Amino acid sequence: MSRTLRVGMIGYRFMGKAHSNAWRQAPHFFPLKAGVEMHTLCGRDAAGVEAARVQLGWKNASTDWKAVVNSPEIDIVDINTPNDSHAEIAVAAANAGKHVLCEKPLALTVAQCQEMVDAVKKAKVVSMVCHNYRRIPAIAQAKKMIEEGALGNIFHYHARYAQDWIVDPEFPLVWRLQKGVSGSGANGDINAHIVDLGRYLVGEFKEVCGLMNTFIKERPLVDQGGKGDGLGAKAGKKLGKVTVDDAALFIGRFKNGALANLEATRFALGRKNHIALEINGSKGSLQFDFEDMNRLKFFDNTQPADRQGFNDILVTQPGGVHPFVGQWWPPGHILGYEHTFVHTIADFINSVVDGKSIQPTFEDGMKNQRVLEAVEESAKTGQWVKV
Ligand code: SOE
Repeated sequence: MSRTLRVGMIGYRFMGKAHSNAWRQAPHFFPLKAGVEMHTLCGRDAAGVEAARVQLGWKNASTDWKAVVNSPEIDIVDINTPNDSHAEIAVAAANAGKHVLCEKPLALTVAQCQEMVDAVKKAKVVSMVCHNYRRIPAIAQAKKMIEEGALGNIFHYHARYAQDWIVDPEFPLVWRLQKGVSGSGANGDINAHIVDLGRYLVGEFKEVCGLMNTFIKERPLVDQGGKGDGLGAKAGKKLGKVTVDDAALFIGRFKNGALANLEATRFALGRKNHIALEINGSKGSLQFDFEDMNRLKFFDNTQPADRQGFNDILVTQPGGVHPFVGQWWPPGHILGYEHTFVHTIADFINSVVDGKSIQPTFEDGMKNQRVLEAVEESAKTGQWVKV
């Protein structure tokens, strides 16, 4: 392996932790075309980023993202900051000739996404938006089966992404609940994922009719002295207005004629990080549940009538039978959430060496944002909106 790619990662909380694990593990489990050096971890709080550097295994720590992005010792910039800084950092990184991996949603608006797409194209650098769920082995297997025609023509894409972490009205107004920082609530944070899976598995969206709601209108502001991130913090005494959606739902049409029915909510008590998909076609159906993420259910209508039913495929067969799993363990030794980031970063590393962006690229991130903005506009106007 001739080359070593030196990584600068901006942001070190939840996604920073998941990505650090992936940068560390990918070289040990996947045949990479280059080595990886976890060169610099960057964050705003000096003590916090130094503690994270030690914990997450980075060589250097910095509080100056511009210095990291412009450093001649960095080849790749990995952006895991709150959504409002994605565009500025990514454009600067591309302009500095760095390859860029950026967490979803790509940016706050389609306009910002366009700036990012233009910057990486102009700089001729590789880009990827980290929609990690595409690289769940069962989802990649579903993609393969759909492409092989196992479902025939697709009629329905039904998806739900349900969480319950902010049902408590005392939960503070963290950045994921502030429009200026997050851009939206459930729509950009988790609807983004099932929209991306719809684009990956079914096709491009044509038009949508959306509905949004903010169930709790005011929350305690984050206690200024308190530490915290987008998923948790100490509540202060004063109240602030919630400026984002708690739930976003929409029906829609794909350009290929399939119908869409998606629901993203943070108010489904009991659902901690529940992604459920069902895709119905002319020859069969697929069903997936992230709470049982190593299984894919397949109804094959071409089977003789006396033995039809939802086959329960355990997606753990190595030897090139099922995607990604062969790099890990023998059959039946199941994988988890963290492996989806290792798969994503392994593919990203090889795409950087090949010099060719692979999906989901920044272009995909922009197309995703177009759907999200159409849902938001439709929810405001009550009208159907073309994507
Ligand atoms: C919070 O909803 C969150 O952390 C999302 O931001 C991630 O993208 C998702 O994978 C888990 O939940």
